[in-house]
Parts: sequence; C-alpha cells; structure tokens
Amino acid sequence: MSQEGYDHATVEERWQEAWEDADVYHVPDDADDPTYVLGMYPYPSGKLHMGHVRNYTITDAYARYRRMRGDDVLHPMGWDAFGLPAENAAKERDTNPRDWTFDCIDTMRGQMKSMGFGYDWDREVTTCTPEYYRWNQWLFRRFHEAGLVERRDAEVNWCPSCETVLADEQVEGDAELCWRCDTPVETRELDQWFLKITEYADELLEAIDELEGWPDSVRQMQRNWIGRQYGSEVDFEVEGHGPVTAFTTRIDTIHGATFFAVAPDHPIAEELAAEDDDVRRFIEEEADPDGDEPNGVETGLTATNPVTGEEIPVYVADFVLSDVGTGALMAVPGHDERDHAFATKKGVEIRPVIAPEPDDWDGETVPDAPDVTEEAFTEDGVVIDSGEYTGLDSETARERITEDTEGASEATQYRLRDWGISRQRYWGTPIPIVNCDDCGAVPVPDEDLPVELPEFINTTGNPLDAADEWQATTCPECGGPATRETDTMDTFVDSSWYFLRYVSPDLTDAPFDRERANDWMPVDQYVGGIEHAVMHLLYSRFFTKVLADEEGLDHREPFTNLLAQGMVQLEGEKMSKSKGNVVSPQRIVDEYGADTARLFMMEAAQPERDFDWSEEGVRSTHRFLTRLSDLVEAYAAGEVATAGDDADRDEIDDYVADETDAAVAIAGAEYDDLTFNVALREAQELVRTLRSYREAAEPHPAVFERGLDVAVRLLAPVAPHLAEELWETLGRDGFVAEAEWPTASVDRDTVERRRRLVANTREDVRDIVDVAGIEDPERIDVVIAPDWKYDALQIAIDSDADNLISELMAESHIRERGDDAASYGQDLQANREALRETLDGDAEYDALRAAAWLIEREFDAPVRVERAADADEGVVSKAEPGRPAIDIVE
Ligand code: ANZ
Ligand code: ZN
Repeated sequence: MSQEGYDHATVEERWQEAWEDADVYHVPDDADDPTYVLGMYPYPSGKLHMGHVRNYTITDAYARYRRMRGDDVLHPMGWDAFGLPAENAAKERDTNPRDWTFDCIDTMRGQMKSMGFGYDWDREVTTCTPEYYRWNQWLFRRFHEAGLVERRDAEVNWCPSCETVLADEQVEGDAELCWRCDTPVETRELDQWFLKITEYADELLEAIDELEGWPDSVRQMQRNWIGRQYGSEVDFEVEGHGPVTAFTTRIDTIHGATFFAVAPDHPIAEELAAEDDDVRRFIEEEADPDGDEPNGVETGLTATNPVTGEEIPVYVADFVLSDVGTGALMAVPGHDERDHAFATKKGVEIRPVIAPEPDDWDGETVPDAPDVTEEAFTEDGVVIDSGEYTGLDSETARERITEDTEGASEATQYRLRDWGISRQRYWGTPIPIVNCDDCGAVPVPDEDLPVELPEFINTTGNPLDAADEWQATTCPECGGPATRETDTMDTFVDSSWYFLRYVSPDLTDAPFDRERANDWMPVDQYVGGIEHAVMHLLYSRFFTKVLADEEGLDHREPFTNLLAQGMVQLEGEKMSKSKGNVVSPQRIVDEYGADTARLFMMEAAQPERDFDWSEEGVRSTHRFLTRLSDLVEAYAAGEVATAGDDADRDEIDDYVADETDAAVAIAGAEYDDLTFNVALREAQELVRTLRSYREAAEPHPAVFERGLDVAVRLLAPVAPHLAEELWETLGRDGFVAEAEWPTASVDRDTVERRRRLVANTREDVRDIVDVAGIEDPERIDVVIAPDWKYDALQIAIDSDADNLISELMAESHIRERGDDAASYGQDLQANREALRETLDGDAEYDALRAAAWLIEREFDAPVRVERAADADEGVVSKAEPGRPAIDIVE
C-alpha cells in the first residue's frame, strides 16, 4: 500500500506522539508576543475533506512559522456543532443528534491529529455543549438589556422540506432556494426573535474602509450587503387617504413622475383592497414580486406631486417591495428601468426630465431631451423641463428640491435587515425566554442558565414543540405557570463569538476573560472559505462591536487579516460528493503521508487561488521529500565526502552559502505574506543546489550542513513530521517546531539582483556559444565593467537633470574617457530607469566568481571572472554594469 520512498507512516506517528507527550502546542494564557491565528471551525459532518485540509494547513503553516519567529501563537480548534444535519442524521440512524455529533467530532479530531495540525487541544470549543451554549443565552440577555433584541411578527422565509425558517442570507438565487436542500422557499408569518444589527449598519459599513488586511472582494460584498443609499423621502397626497411617503434616490427627476405605486402589502393597498375587488384580486392572486415582469393594478385614485401639483394615477404594483424604503415610490419611467417597463406595459406617459451632460457643457445652456421611448436614461445629467430647476445638474437639483419641498427630507436607506435568529428546530441553543400569560415574554434570569435541551424526540416538525414537560415552567417574574420558548437560535450566533471563547475556554462565570481577550484579540490572521464572506463575517463584526460597547472589549473589529482560501478542484471542477469527484484525504495520508499532502497543497498554488488536484503532483512532492531525507541521512552517516575548514572556502562554497542566505531572505518574506508556494520553491531550490554541490565538489562541511539545516527549517511549517525527523538526524536538540527561524545576512533585493545578474550572464554565454557555433570552448572570460562606468551609473541614478551628459562630463575621471564616456552617457540617458536595479562593481565581481562553477559545469570549460583592470582593453570596453563582457576562447 505504501509508496516507495521514506517511511512516512512511522515518521509521522512517532512525531505526533512526541509532540503530544511534550505538549508542544500548548499556549500559555498570558503571552508576551501574542499572535492569534485562526481557521474557521468546521461543522462536524464526520469526515475531513480536502477543503478542510487546505484551510487548516494554511493556518497551521502560518502558526508554525510565527512560532519559530518567537511569537506566542494561539492556534485553537473547535466545532460548529449545532445544526440541522445532525438532526436529520439522527432521524435516519435512529440515534440522537448529540451522540451522532460527538462521534463525528471524535473522528475528525483524529483525522486532524493525523494531519499533524498543531492545535492547543486544551482549548477545544464545542458549541453544542451546555458549557458553551449557556453563553449564547447569556449574551442574548445582554443584547436584550441593551435594547438589541426584539420580538416581531414577521414574514419569514420558510423551507417546507427542512421545516424551518431561513435567514435572507440562506435563501439563494433568483429562484429563492433553500441553501441546504435547494427546495423553493415559501413565505410565512411567525413571531420571531431578531437581533438589531441595523443599529450598527453605519459603523459596519464605514469600518470596512479600515479593513486593509481583507480581500477587496469580501469588503465589497459586505458593502453591497449593507447597501446604504442616500436619498429623500417625499410625501404625495393620495386622494382620500392622506399623505403617503415615498423613498427616492432621484428626487431630481420628480417632474418626470408620471405615476405613483405602492407595494401589495402597503397599508394603503390593504385599505383599497377592502373597497375594490380588482385590487383585492390582484393582491391575492396575481402579485408576484419574483416574476420576470412587473405587474400592477390601477386603483382609480390619484396622488399629488408636491412640487408640481400634478395629479398622477396610483397603482398597486408587485415590483414595489414592502421592505425597501417605505414600500411606496414615485415612478419615473423616463429614468428608471423598472418604471419604464411598467409604464410601457400599462401605457403610462414616459417623460424625459434629465438630459445627458454634454462634454463641453458651459453649465448654462439647456441640452436637448434624450429619447427615452425605448429605454430609460438612468444616469445623472442636466435637469430639463423642470421649472425653476431646469439647467441644474442632478446633484444640485436633488439638494435644492429636497430643501424647497414641503414634506420632503433627506433619508438614508439600507438593504441590511435585522437578523432573525429564531429557528424552529431542536439542535440549537434554546432561546432563554419564558412566555407567561400575564407578563408576556420574560427572559430567563442569568442564575437559571443554561436552559438545557431536553432529550431528543424523533418527530416531524420541531421536537421542542413535543417536549411538553420541558416546556412547562414557572414565570420568573410572577411565579405563575408559563411555557418555554421553543425556538432555538440560528447557529450563526454560536460562530459570532467562538473566537473569544478560545482565550478562556473553561471560564465558568463569563463567556470570555476580558483581559485575556484584550491581549489576544483581534485575530491576526483568519482563514476560511469565501462562502462566509457575508453572513459569518458580518455577524462576527456585529457581535464584536456590541461586546466592545457592552462588555469592555477593547477592539471593535475581530479579524485584522483575512484570507479566503481557493477551492481544491479535480479537472477544473469543485470537489463535491454530488459530483463524485472527491479525493479522500485519508487515502492520501495513508499512501503518501500527511507531509506530502500538506506540501503538495501549499506548493501547488497561492492559498487564495483555486487549483487542480494532481496525483502526479502528489507523487513528485513525495519524491522530493524522499530525496531530502536521503541527502540528510547520507550526510549524517558521513557518506558525503566533505573537505576544507573555516579558513578554507572556495567560490563554490561561497555560492552555496550565499544561496542558503538567499533562500532564507526570500522564504521568510513569503511566509510573512502567506505566499507559501513561493517560499517553498526557495526551499526546494536550495535542496537542488545542495545536491549539485555534492556532485560538483567536495562540499565544505559547515556550508553543507548549514544548507541542510536551513532547508529543514524552511520546510518545517509545512512538512512538520519529516522536518522533526531530519532535525534529529542532523543532531539538533529539541523540536524543530520550537526551533528558531533562520536568519539571513543578505536582503531580498540584493539576492534578486545577484540572481538576475548570474542568470543573464549565463544566458549571454549560451547565446554567444550558439551564434558563434562554438563546439568546445577552451576558456570563458567574464569581465566586469570599469569603475568609472559604475560611477557614471550612480550619478545617473541620483540625478534628475534633463541633460545627463553635461552632468557626467563635469567629473574629470569620466570626461577623460572621451568618446566612450559620451556614448555610455547616452545609453544611460536612454535607460535610466532600467539601470536602477544593478549591484555595485565589487558585488557583481563576487557574485559572478561564486557562480562561475555553474557556468563551468554547463559548458565544461574553465571560467575566469576578471576585474576591468586585469583584463584586455578590447574586451573591457564592451562591459557595462549589470552586463559583464564575455570572451570565449576556442
Ligand atoms: C424615483 C426614481 C427615479 C428612482 C429614477 C430611481 C431612478 P436603486 O434604484 O436600487 O438605486 N424604490 C423606492 N422604494 C422602493 C420599493 N419599496 N421597492 C422597489 N423600488 C423602490 O433604489 C432606489 C430607488 O428604488 C428609488 O429611487 C425608487 O425609485 C425605487 F430616475 O425614485 B427611485
Ligand atoms: Zn408571569
């Protein structure tokens, strides 16, 4: 079953045990350098899938990296353990949700351990335990006291198949399907509990600007979800019914309002339905807010335009939504698409009152009206045919009309609605309310929390409705007989603060320890799926703000940096059970080991990107680890023939030492950015370099060993088990998981310049060999440019003078070079920008000398790297900074 190669099973088991015995991932409560790295906790469905593996490898690699950098890293794991699937599974299997859930958790915890994820399991949080959900209830009470809880009779989305209410966010697409089972969602009226997230709408929106560590796409989704719009409210007098308020973002178009429309459940519509059979029939039978075209019925009444005094017909129309604005609108078919469609259908006048602003508009001349017969002109422009407002731009007109008009005022409207948290299901947190005939809905006092779930009853509908004994209680206020609320909370309540519970998971008198939370929060790096871009993240932000206001949390945002990981695909398609294209993590771990699975995933693509699973890729990763393991073992066994001591290092040794530093410099920066794929390329390149080093020379022992040591440490965050094994093989003390991250004596910029120089020079040699048709070169000379050219370059870089030549000629040692200086000056003048990226002369000389062996190996000829002073005049004249001259002797 096991693949050829190193014995991953033994290695992985061994180190998992060793970590556990030494409690390596335990995090102290009070940290000096607190870093909080968090992956979105999973729903315990029973099995880890590749999406989980990717998510948690990202956080684990980053957590390990930060730990090696010396931070105290909080990296916990828990279970989003309430929810409908457990209930359904329990019914199918004739068990109960609790047992089923805990079984799933045990399996998944085991799988996580076998992946080598370094969690502090002492902090494990499981939301379906009374120890956790009592704090949901406690928080519900705090929200209640703060006036942020409300019970309302509300129209709710009802999934007939799941038999539950769904939040707006759980209804998907234009077809309005249940997010879990794809059944079309219906509407019902029910008493519901709401958390008043709209009270925080402005802050939730405005603070998005500061979330610089979040992907732009997620920030935009949140903005759109909140959907703040500035506009005006304006009253139209409806004949016989008094003023009706409309919300509009375009009061500048009010002279073009040719009808007025109200939603089918607007109070006026209901009044009219009582008087008018056509209206009633429309409301009851025809109105379809989700239909493709707008429908409506004329009421026979008129509304008076408050600006013009014009009387326009009133319709009840289904494209007017009751929960947007005021549920009534002034319709301007010339400038709004939906109004246009409706007017066209009903034969209502379409009147242009805005013209596109001409490019060269003088601000006074009134432009011609656009043709709006076929299509509305929906942009801002210049107001026309609008009395005293004619000639104004749209924005000015909006301000003036709102100000001048009696019954008009500025208004803001949001797309965001309060968060309905009531669910008519068993497997969730009971809402801590007692319903009393005399006292109404009374919150359960803190000292009576938790309100625990009764035993599961297998019924259709909500098992809590059938739990009569559990329901019967006494009223906390009057002591009379009362019944418990049978709604449970949306599980998004659990996940809105679980990240706070990890800081003090066992606390029994509060949901979290305030001081510790203030230490650890906000989460430095949060990683999870893009499907949580709106709900979970918005609710968590809301909770954090409320807890800052009510419970002394210091931070108003929970997550400083957010990474939305890409999907693991197979042949371009998302892996999913229904498509039958799932690759089982368990099989990969069995066949290749967790390190291979982790390394393959992290090197395959940047974490944000989707990528294709490839069995060949997995095998090649496994081969790489085997080669590394062989190399370290060969060295440790004294099988690598080394030579030299500290005083005796040649150019090849220097090259490898430099490349080791280079790998450290680059990999560190890339780990900081979570671009693991680039960091890992460096580590792999280093291993390749060490292998060629061993073949090309007798490696210097210290240089070779440092190379191996560094390679192991650079790989340790991603392939932690093999890294431990090799760390031990190299004779190092302690765990590599607790080792220090290596440091480099060179910066990344220098490394990149050096590498570019070497690569370009090799390319030049290849070109010459090709073009000149040289079969068997006898010697290759590489000659560095003379000092004066580096000086001239430096002047060119520092100067912003237009005439560079005269500036250069002011330097006597450059002027002395005559024509050469003039012509190089012209080159510089033309290529100033491009030349900024060059090393100085000494650094170029060192870099090329160290890399000469690579050229020697490639062309099988000795290479001489020379300074200009030591070389032939004719060759020197061709050398420039960044581009040494090359002379090949046949
Ligand atoms: C007059 C007007 C003229 C409007 C115009 C728009 C363009 P958007 O369009 O997404 O920016 N509205 C108001 N209440 C509504 C309701 N209950 N149901 C459906 N639509 C409603 O949203 C703002 C506009 O939506 C408002 O501005 C209003 O139409 C419409 F050239 O008023 B407007
Ligand atoms: Zn009572």
